[in-house]
Amino acid sequence: MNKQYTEISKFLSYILRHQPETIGLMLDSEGWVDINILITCAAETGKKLNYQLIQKIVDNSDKKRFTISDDGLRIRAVQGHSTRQVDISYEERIPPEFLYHGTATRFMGSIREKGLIAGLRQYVHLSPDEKTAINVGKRHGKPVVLKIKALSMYEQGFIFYQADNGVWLTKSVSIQFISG
Ligand code: HQG
Repeated sequence: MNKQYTEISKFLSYILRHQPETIGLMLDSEGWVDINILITCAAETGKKLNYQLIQKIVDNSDKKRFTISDDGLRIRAVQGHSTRQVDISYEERIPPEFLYHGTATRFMGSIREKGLIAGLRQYVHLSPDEKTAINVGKRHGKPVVLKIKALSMYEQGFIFYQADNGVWLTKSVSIQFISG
């Protein structure tokens, strides 16, 4: 993606996951918003968007961060929310034996004490493979990948969801399920 697309993609992430109210936008509880209303609200705060541009960003998002509804009218972020406006009814899924969490070495002291917590987001995010997890960890500093005993967690009653883009979600991970 070029620089303009990346900037708009970040803007969409910010609005559709975290702070819709900063442009006067209200998301529904599944995270959806009418694309025309999004364009109007963004324009009022000086951000020029149009449907084609949004469509292109959705199609080219490396992590498939957004979905446009089948009727083409609405958009939502598929995961990563912190806003309380949204509580997506993800489908529960049985996880594979292991999932991976990429983080930075500087967080390890606290993680060893408290396990993985969602922090500002609604869920702890887990990746199906180590390679993706390393890239997630790199965003925060020197990366480290934690191997999570996901199936054992599930068997003990912890609930897992998978977003449309393949990212796994769970509320928290206690230390006994972090292997190694
Ligand atoms: C860490 C990206 C201290 C956690 C990615 C992480 C992902 C703790 C950071 C999605 C902790 C939160 C989410 C504890 C967890 N003490 N630190 N007890 N428990 N942490 O950005 O998982 O590019 O909120 O390890 O691909 O990094 O935005 O979560 O390092 O799917 O589309 O606290 O965001 O996607 O950081 O990333 P984040 P994340 P996008």
